[in-house]
Amino acid sequence: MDRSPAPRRPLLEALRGRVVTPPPVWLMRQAGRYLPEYRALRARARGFLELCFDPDLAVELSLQPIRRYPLDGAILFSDILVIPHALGVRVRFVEGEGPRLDPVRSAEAIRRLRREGVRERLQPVFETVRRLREELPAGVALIGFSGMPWTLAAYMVEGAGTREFLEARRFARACPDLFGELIDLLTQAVSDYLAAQVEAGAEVLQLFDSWAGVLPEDEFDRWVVAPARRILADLGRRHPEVPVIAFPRGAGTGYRRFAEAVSVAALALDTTVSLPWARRALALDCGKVLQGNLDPVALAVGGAALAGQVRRILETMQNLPFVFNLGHGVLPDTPPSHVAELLSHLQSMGRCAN
Ligand code: 1CP
Repeated sequence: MDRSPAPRRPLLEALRGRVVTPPPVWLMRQAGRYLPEYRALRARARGFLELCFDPDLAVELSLQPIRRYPLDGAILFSDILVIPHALGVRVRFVEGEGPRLDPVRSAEAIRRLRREGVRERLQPVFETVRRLREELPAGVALIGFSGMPWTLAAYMVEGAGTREFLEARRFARACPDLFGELIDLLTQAVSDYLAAQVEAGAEVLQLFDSWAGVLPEDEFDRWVVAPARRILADLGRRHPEVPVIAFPRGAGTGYRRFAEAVSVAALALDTTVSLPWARRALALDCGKVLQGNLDPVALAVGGAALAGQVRRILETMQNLPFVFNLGHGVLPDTPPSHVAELLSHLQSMGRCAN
């Protein structure tokens, strides 16, 4: 008879509101260029999207950080831009420059988007999720994700990643009804995409609105909060058991309006958010589980800078359900040994923090 206890699932426990000590941890961009084994695989692939659409490669890339480190969550290896791609937009990744898309800036371009068959074209992603669920150790939760409508629309209108997304903002301000059509169709596509990931085996979802922080208040409410409400309402109907983490990066005090309006389990905090403020305004007042917000620069630097930041976060988040993570993705020049260093700090400091 097997008497071993059921494996603990710390990430799911924390997201359901339990205080777990030390807190569970995963890292945004835990797979990626800072890992030599990622670079080796990337060098052999034809293009970046091939990595996302080949389940053999995508499973391998998702597992690479899990083999190296005792993380509590594995994020599906993919990219937010697979949705514009599935809608028929040409997307390519230029070495050293980031993504390039054929810009969508007119009523004709929006109406040309291929709304039917999106789920079918994203099948390889769901296949990756199914295989990962089988291969992951039982204590490691599988995290699915999507870009959110505003951030996806921003890349689609702009045609690239830029500092301020001025073209996208100009289009949204000048033609809000037309832009709203684009947001509506993305809201539908994102809802379906997330539900399909859950149906394939994703146990947690993270929603990336990476460019939420460039919007003024009225547009933040209209293009970030309102679509998130609709997506959460839809997921709540279809898959109420799955915890959702939202990341409206750069939202500032908008995090609070987001927390009041959107029924997510957790909020991922970017590096600029004050933790004492978040503790009060988002965790205690709004009941959200918090995740974040270690500065990726501190992880890249390591040593005393890293230890100090980890301690500060653990002290401020004491006695709250909390998920340790970065405030944005791992920087490509981060020495992999610093991730091991971070995890050992969490083990030693996390235990005495409570
Ligand atoms: O050159 C390469 O090897 C590609 C680098 C790379 C990687 C590893 C890109 C291109 N995307 C990814 C993977 C990726 N992207 C993941 C995988 C899993 C993990 O976290 O380990 C995830 C969750 C994303 C999400 C993503 N892509 C976001 C949201 C998170 C964020 O960083 O704010 C965004 C904005 C993108 C767009 C994108 N894809 C890639 C790049 C370099 C960018 C940013 C471009 C820019 O605007 O500057």
